[in-house]
Amino acid sequence: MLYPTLLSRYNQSKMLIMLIDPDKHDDDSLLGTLKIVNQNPPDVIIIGGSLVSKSLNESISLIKETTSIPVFLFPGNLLQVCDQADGILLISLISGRNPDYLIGNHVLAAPFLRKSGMEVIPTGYILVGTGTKTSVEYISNTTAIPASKTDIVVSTAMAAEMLGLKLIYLEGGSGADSPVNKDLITAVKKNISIPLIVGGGIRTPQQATDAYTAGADIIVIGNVLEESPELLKEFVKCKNQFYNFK
Ligand code: 1GP
Repeated sequence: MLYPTLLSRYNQSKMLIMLIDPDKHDDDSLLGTLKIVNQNPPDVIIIGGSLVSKSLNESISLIKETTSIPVFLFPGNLLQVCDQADGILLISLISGRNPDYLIGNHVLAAPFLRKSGMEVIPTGYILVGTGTKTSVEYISNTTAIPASKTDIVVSTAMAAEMLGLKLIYLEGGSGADSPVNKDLITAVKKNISIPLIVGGGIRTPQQATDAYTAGADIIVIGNVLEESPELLKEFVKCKNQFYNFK
């Protein structure tokens, strides 16, 4: 089970999640990436995207045959829910007010998830506006919370914890022009006691270090590792700076 591990580690060590969008890979490029992954393992691989045209099961099988890293679904929609993964970040898009992304899709997925036996981690997903409108905003028909509205972002994270969600995912959007700002990360971290994930627009080890230092327990890197998988080594090194930091 992943969540108990996250809980036991998150106040002592930082963690790194690699996001794989199956549409960005053919089998050869995925295998090439996984070779690098095995040399520089992230803690978790999540798989998904706003629009995915392939069956996720094939990519997940390949990942699981090649590595022993836990693979979790990070589904952009119901078409990305399958049963080959170790678990799912069951995302509730709490920055938005679209009932389908708050509860509707979850109702549809629940019987399948129960039957699959996969680990389900209820995750409060807060989309923060960092500039350009993101794919998630458009596809989910929701509006991101402006990055300047710290009080709204913090209250949203607090409400998520009070409702029993187990992780907060502060998201700038895949390929965001800039990552979620440090002050906002610190403000959220101070007001919750569940693990905080930060992702979107983190492209350099310095940006990763800044996010960790500001209070992110876990960071997610997607785009830049698709372009340059060899950078994984740098991000793992950066995470390891925080080993036993308390
Ligand atoms: C997207 O937070 C993730 O949901 C990763 O973002 O692709 O910009 O790294 P990037």
